[in-house]
Amino acid sequence: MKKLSILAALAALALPGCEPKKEPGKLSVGFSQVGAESAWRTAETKSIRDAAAKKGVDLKFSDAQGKQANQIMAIRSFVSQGVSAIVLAPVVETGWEPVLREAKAAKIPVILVDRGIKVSDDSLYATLIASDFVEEGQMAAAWLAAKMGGQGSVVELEGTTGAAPAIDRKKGFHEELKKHPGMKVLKSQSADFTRAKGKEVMEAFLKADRDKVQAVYAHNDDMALGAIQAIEEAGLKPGKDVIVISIDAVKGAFEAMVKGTLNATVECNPLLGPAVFETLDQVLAGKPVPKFVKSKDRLFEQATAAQDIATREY
Ligand code: GYE
Repeated sequence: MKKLSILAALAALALPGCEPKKEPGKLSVGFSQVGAESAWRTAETKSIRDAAAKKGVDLKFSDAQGKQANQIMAIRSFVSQGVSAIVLAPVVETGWEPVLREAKAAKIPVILVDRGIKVSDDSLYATLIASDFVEEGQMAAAWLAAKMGGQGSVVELEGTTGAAPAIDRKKGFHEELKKHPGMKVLKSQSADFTRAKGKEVMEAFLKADRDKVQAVYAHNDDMALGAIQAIEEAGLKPGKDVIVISIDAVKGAFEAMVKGTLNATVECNPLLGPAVFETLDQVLAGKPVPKFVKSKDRLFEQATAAQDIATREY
């Protein structure tokens, strides 16, 4: 009798139209990702994909290969597919209003991950889940000024032009450095957050100012790792002849710190997947969410790198 009723219950569940009312259907979420320019971004993509799979979300993934136009196309396609929500990692800060208005008109909430945007109407996105890049730049500058005793010449490898982390990591760094009049930024140039460009730009910096460059500040670890190669190829010792500091705290940065070629890195957490889907649940339930969900970051140095590396997830 008991067996029979269990079978009957199972049969009822299997019949179309007989599912319990509250059983949530599979959510479909569109994710427009910048690209795969850095180890950081690869870790972020994996985190969001894994969290979606864990939640049983049907994630529609689109790689924009670094182009805003591709992201705008992807968002339009998500809107026309009628997704429940859109997750956007915006390559640059500006130019989003028209397409975000289309998503809003279709009542599709947009969650920004890892980079912010500039819009005149805040209601065009539900929330931003990211780090505070100004703080990261300040942390890097404070560390470097202390390391160099408040005296020295630095070159800066900037991230993608127009991207929030490039703008704000520069802003925070320069603001903090103003407190140390003996510290000078010799040159700043974008190397697009990639290792290859980091190497290329650093080669040019060394060609022009080999005897003056005492330190490098790179807006991400990948560019710093490229710069380290350029410093070595120029016959100098990275980490000693030229101090190197960057941002992200990816595995490769810890390996370089263990080797002594990178001096320090400021963490920027890419493991945003769980926070994205928790926040999305709230948004879809109509509950209020903070406009900025900020990751907590810290600075890592060579001294503890060998122990720290074992605990790193990305
Ligand atoms: O630091 C860098 C990248 O937007 C915070 O993008 C992100 C940055 C990250 O490719 O490595």
